[in-house]
Amino acid sequence: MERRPRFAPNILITGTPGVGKSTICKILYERTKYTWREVSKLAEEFNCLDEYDPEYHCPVLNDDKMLDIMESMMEKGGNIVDYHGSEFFPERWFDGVFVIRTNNTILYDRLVARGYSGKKLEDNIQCEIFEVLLEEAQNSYKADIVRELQNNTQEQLLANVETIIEWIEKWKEDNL
Ligand code: DAT
Repeated sequence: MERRPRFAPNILITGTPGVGKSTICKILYERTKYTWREVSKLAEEFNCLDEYDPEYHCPVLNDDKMLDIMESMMEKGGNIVDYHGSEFFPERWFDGVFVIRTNNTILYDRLVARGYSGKKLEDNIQCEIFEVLLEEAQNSYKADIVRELQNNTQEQLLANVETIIEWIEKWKEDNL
């Protein structure tokens, strides 16, 4: 089946919890009016959470069900998808993948402020130190669509938003 072209790009904003994905997505949403898809919220809304993981104190995502539900949402483009993972999405969904990064001492403070502690806190810090989400994105998408953005300070936050907006403009020039 031939795919129809998108009228706007689909973007994935990924990274370890606490790196600033939702902060960036919220500003992008306000600037672009693209649809902000928070996968964790969609999973709750559409009942895609399965059994509870006792180690991490969080429910487990039913990947297949979530993908089925998202498929039609992604078709036309103009989506900003926000999730701490990238490999379970079909590669064809995304035109640009942005991996948000944060220095681990800054991330530690952000996660403590969010109420994380113990194993959950340590595991997320390790995840950032070992670049797990960056590697996952690099292994799942073509190198030329994956971009890493450092997000430690307010200045970087604003610069990152501008970078993504400029990327969108360039995509439109090249594809529309
Ligand atoms: P995520 O959606 O990746 O879990 P978030 O957007 O909720 O992260 O951000 C976590 C916290 O960090 C939140 O209190 C906002 C703050 N934050 C995000 N980006 C920042 C930045 N560039 N500079 C300072 N604080 C930032």
